[in-house]
Amino acid sequence: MNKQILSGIKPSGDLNIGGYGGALSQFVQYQHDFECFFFVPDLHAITVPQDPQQLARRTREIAAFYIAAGIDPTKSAIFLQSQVPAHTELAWLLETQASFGELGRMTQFKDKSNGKESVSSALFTYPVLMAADILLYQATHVPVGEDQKQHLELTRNLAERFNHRFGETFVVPEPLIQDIGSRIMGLDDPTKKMSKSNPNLSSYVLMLDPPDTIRKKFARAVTDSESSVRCDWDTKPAVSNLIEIYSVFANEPVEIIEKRYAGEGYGTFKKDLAEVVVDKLVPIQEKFKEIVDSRELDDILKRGAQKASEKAYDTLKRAKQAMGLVTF
Ligand code: AQP
Repeated sequence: MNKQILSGIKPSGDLNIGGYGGALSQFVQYQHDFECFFFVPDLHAITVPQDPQQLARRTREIAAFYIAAGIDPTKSAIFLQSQVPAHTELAWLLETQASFGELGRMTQFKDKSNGKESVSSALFTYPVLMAADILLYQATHVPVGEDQKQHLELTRNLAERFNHRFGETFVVPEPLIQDIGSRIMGLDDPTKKMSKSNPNLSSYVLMLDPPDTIRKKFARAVTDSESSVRCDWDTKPAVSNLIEIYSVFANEPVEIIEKRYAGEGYGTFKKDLAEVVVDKLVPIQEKFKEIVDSRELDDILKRGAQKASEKAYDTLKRAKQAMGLVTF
């Protein structure tokens, strides 16, 4: 297989259906067409303060969700970023090639540091670590949500700059932008992305929410004033968001859903939506519970780190040699 993908979900909060729709459900599809490296970017999570016990728990949980959702660990490498030290080593090499000015232009840094008295320097340099994550595996494609486009552009610039200065070393990755699920918005506010770190618990449905909680959260989700079930992000963002969630979870095109609910009110649609989500999540939750504290998960992660390390160290060595660092 000559197409590679690298992607992951940060253990910075409990996983919700935004991360499932925008990332995890897509990962499951990609494994058939690409050689895949799915990692848990724990080093990215610690760019903002984390409770150590919660971080450890969430890291295992994200890995368990990968498997519970259907990623086959015998086909794709599943591993923890901090288990493969080549990530931080390559990040340092790339930091020597990134300029302070270009990192300062990253809008996510501006957003995340906005209004804070103090932020870590790692939050500032984290796009370079992300570039290292991608370039280590010579990824040809990277799935990106809207908010990660700028970081992927930086990755491409760094790869091109490095190749130009030191000779062909890195594959320049292409973005893989999906149409459906690339923007799942909050249930309380369709102008804001459904986010793990949102303190408002009713803004998201968690992957581990029990069925009744899921039903309640969808019943309370905001809608728009005009009452037809129709997708129009400009004038009906709240309902469009719910239709998008339905589409991801039922694996059905938006048009089919719109036809099915033509003439129906929001109440029926929201009830059905909750059932579609419950039907998808219950089996994932069951598998998750079997695996999350198991030795099997430890073994999968160890094997994944081994497989990832082989590829990562090969690239790292080439990058070091290209820069004139002595290797043996
Ligand atoms: N609501 C979403 N809609 C579509 N895609 C989403 N993703 C996350 N939330 C949504 C996509 O999932 C991938 C992994 O994201 P991440 O967890 O590593 O980082 P994030 O995008 O920063 O997620 P959060 O939930 O917003 O975390 P916090 O609050 O900690 O920053 C990415 O491809 C992302 O686009």
